[in-house]
Amino acid sequence: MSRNDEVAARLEEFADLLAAKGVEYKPRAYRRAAENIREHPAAIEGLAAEGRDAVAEIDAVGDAISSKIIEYFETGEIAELEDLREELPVEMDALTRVEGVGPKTVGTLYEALEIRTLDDLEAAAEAGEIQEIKGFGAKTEGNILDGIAFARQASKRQLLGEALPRGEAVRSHLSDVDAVTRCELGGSLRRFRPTIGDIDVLAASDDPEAVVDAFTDWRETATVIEAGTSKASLRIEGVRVDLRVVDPGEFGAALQYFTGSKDHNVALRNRAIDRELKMNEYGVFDVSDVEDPDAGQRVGERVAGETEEGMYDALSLPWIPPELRENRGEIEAAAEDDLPDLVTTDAIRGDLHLHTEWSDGVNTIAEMVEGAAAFGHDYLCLTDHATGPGTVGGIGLADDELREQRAEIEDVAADAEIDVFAGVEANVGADGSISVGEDLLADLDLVVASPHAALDGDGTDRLVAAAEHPEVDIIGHPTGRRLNERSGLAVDIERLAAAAADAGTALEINANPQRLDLSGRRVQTALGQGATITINTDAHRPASYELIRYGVRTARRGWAEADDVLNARDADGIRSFVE
Ligand code: DGT
Ligand code: CA
Ligand code: CA
Ligand code: ZN
Repeated sequence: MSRNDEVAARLEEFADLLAAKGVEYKPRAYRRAAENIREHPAAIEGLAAEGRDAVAEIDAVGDAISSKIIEYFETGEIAELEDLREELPVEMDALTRVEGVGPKTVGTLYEALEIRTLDDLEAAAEAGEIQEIKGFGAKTEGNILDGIAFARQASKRQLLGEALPRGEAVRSHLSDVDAVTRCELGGSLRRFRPTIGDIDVLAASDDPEAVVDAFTDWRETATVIEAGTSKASLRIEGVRVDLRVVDPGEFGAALQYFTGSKDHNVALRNRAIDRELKMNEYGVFDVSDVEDPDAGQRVGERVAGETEEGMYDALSLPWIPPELRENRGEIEAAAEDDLPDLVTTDAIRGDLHLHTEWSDGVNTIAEMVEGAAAFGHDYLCLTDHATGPGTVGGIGLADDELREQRAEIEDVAADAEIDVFAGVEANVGADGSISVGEDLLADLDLVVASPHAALDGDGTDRLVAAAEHPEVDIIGHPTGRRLNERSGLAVDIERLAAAAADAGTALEINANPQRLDLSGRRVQTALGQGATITINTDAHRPASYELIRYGVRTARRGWAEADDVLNARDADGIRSFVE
């Protein structure tokens, strides 16, 4: 979070608390100031260092607000905000997520019943206490009660694996509408973040109202949150979907803007300003001859806006793939024409981590092999769970069972159309030990070692020890995180990646949408240390082979090229890597 966002968040909190106290007008002024500070291209801390007048240059920021900002940078807090927080110790964000509950209602509910949290709110509504408050009735109380479950769900970000199919369904529905000339997903979904706050959809049309109608009529199960003439929002199965309809001539500008990330856009806008250009959701405009570039949105001479490529080109940049748009060096790399040639799903030739009914998978070895061939893979490696220290839930094969399985794998391999490797997924113990005997490890084609238990605290030493084990080829789902459930091991990824690179061990991106472990950011760091990565599905049934696309997107977020990815090599390439 930039410091502009941080200051804006404080001012928004201030606005909410003032509104909760029944103060009029002032909350709106604080919100407008917050919005402009978020959007402001210059860093707020720099302006604050220059003094009150410099801060007050920002639109809608007057003397009173700029004094508070300077106070914040000088003392680390805003005294008036601290007082308000003490007077109203409520979980504002959680409570206002309930439909129909705004800051003002939160204030009233606290005053009357000391409601601070969603749990308090639920208890009061169930006890019938809310309908007793003046201005509330049984109907409002019922609506609040209905809204609480949604509010709890909405606080969770959706997994990419759930949000992407939904987004694609909306997109395909709208693409069939006559009035729509183009439709794309934007936001974090287009950047393939592992979790998604809401789904952003962008359509180009000369008849925006027809598009809004087609959107709000889409599904009976969808609730319309708001609908205007050119934008609308739905909630469907707990997920918010935002549609914006734009003029076809401005589609590229809108797509660029609403794809984000915000940090990427702010950096681009600064680059535009350096070139006497103005960049926004309507286009890029040459403002070198314009007296006041802030006089409106469409000022000066428009130089781009119809296509996204044109938007980047106007800033002398090649088009930047959405997965890279996180302001992690992509603009500098683009400026030097040094963007990575990102790996694609087509480049992946096999899967090196999957399970059968021998451990906790659903299908036989033969079925998993057939499935991989049907999916288009050239090879696969069977890696059922080993038992031993670090096993979870009693699943896993002892060494003698793994030897028995080996015989069946060889039988299947003899008749298979694709190359079949015999491997194992061993547990990495809390001390870094590997839960399979040395003789057997040496006999197997490939060894995946993964942490499955004791997933808190720092895991660096343990994973480095596993990576340096001479028989280990891949560290599976290195942190053990489960999105929305547990954060997994803390890992000094630079140290692990350097050790893995030295030892010739690959680090996995586990493509399961509940994991996406390593994350894109960590992959970027690992590649910086010269590590090799591998993208595997951890499939427990053939249908899961297609989850590979989520792993590939994550690799792309980590700047990976095909050369960085072990299983973009052919079967001989795998053989020489594991030797
Ligand atoms: P999410 O939904 O939390 O997973 O993340 P995003 O990135 O999809 O964010 P969202 O839905 O709030 O907005 C979509 C895009 O619109 C965002 O990536 C960039 C752009 N955008 C939204 N609000 C702002 C803003 O206040 N300033 C700027 N510069 N861009 C914004
Ligand atoms: Ca979004
Ligand atoms: Ca949105
Ligand atoms: Zn596994």
